[in-house]
Amino acid sequence: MLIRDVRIEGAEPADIRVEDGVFAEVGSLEPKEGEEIVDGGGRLVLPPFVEPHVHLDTCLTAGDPEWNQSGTLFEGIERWAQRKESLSVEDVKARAGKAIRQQVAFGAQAVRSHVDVTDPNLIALRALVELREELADYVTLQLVAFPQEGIESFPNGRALMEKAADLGVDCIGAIPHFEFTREYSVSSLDFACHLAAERGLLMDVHCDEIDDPESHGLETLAARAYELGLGEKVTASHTTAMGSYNAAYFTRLLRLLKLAKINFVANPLVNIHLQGRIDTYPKRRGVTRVKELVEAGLNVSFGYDDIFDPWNPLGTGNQRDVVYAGLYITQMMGYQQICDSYRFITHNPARALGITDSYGIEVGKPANFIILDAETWYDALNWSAPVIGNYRAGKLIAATAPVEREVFF
Ligand code: 17E
Ligand code: FE2
Repeated sequence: MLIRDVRIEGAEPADIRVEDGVFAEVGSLEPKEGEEIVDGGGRLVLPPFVEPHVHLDTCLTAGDPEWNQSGTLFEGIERWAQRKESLSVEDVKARAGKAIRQQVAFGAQAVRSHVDVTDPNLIALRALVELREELADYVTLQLVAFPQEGIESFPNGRALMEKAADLGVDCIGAIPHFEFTREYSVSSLDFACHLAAERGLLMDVHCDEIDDPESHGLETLAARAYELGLGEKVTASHTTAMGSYNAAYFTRLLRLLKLAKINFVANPLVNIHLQGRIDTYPKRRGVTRVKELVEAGLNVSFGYDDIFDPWNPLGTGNQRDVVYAGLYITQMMGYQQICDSYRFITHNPARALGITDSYGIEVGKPANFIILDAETWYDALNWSAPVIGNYRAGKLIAATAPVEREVFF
């Protein structure tokens, strides 16, 4: 197959040849006899989007059985605990399957989903393990053992984490800011880090998702990651307390973060909604220090977090929306920052997920790519250009027609 006249990550127009599901050649190419040709029309081609942080077990449950009226993280956890009682494998698979198909239609091919394992029967995890296998030809799904109600503060919390590891999760999670005490938050992280190290798993921790400047899970996570040599296998998600740390503490912390080389995922769209809820005025923004982390050379991605669930009453899974909102929220609106922002949902999360060996538009790698209906990322982002083709191993797995607007004056 020859994809003609496309701008790869915004470069000058070129052609791409795909053979046997792999990128065979990139350059100015002539069609071979009988070769299938796709006319790119000068459009932008990117490696597929990578969703680094979503909760697929909870998706599409907003208002069921009750709405989150306060808009806080903590009420969301209560509403979810109600819905959790009626989970079945079929229910989780139907909702998650629908959400994944939406994500793929919007350009994703890899998704990391947190899965609540504070359930004695681990129903959601069993469902998502099945779905990961069933959809493997279309999407790379990573699952995180996420202890929504705590490891030390939930009955049999440690045993449930171990059971989740036995069932085949890709990552170990934790939730230090939700544990009953500071001591529990430290010991839960010790436990999680050692479990990940023993089982050879990645880590992704809901870390300091609170406006409390005294929430210091991140320093423990980063120190253990450094000491155990887990570094790039570890992701700290949310870290919104960092938005409330004082400058002296942040400066000290940053030294450790750079040594540890852990990854960060900000969820600006959902955290601007959930955080700052207990403040009057002045009101904090409840977002981690994306600009400063990026400037320090750390790997930062943007996640969608929630698709229509107790923590987000809206949501489609379209990652473009998180970048668009995230640039405003983090005040990263410089020209070059906007041009580079596709990296928050492509190369950066590919690194966090540890999938870079098979990721990117390079000869010899799997022919996974998306075509957007715009010439540049700047325009694609601004106009919410659809992903007109999502190709995996050279096969079209989702398509959206270009939008045509008419004005009659
Ligand atoms: N659970 C949690 O602890 N934090 C979140 N942001 C979501 C679920 C969505
Ligand atoms: Fe989350």
